[in-house]
Amino acid sequence: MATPAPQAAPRVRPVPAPLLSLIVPAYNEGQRLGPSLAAMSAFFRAAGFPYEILAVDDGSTDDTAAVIAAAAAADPALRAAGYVTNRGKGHAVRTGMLAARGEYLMFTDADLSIPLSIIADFLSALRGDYDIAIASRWHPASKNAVPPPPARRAMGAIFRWCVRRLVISDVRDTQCGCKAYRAETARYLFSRSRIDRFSFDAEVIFLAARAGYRIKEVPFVLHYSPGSSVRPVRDSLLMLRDLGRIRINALRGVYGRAGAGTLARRAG
Ligand SMILES: Nc1nc2c(ncn2[C@@H]2O[C@H](COP(=O)(O)OP(=O)(O)O)[C@@H](O)[C@H]2O)c(=O)[nH]1
Ligand SMILES: [Mg+2]
Repeated sequence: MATPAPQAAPRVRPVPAPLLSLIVPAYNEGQRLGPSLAAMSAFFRAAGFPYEILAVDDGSTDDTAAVIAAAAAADPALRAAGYVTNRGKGHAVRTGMLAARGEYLMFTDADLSIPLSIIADFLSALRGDYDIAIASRWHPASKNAVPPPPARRAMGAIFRWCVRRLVISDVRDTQCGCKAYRAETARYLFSRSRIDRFSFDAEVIFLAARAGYRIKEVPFVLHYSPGSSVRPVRDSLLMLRDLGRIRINALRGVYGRAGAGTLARRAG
């Protein structure tokens, strides 16, 4: 039998590793997500560095999956991720963080209420002295171009008070939906986090403080987007219950031993 001629290796154009992975958690975002993903792709193309967008469908029951598929067809750097049963924003962000391939990993809400221009500030913090950079509505230089309605602000203020009493007091804003991490920091934090719903943010900051990661709080101009997916009563109660869980998990040693870090965080 004749030996087959050696086949030429297929020519694959090398794909540069992403500098930044942007994770977008999405639950029933059929309305808001399409324009947001298009704006994200356009932003990165103009920025000119290698990126990836991971749109994580958190078990939506509307046409979110189809919207993501259409956006992925239009941008080869956009990938769909997700699962069929709703698990919560924390689970969606964790899924994206653990699948992302960038040097820096970030997430932002589907409504783009925080301008993408914050990415320049995030990258300079992460390339400098910081492991984590977070958008902070309570930074003295932050402004509200379009403020949230009063009831929503009250809910946020009460929850913030609870976080400061129960979890961590020296980060001004744990709940803002836009944060970035060095890749190894994100992997450390998200492989240890347990909370699936909105209090994951407080848990991840708590773990970061224990590990001694340095956190930069970045100011920005908020454009509140109507049509929030948060259910005020139900989600507030779940968030409070989960804050208690963070304390209990820590006492039970679920997060392992506290890092020997110095807690040398700097509020920016
Ligand atoms: N309400 C809710 N949002 C989720 C869930 N999973 C992921 N998300 C996403 O988390 C983000 C929440 O942002 P948004 O609805 O604008 O809330 P708000 O800006 O805090 O009022 C959006 O990107 C949602 O699609 C979930 O289970 N429930
Ligand atoms: Mg919003």
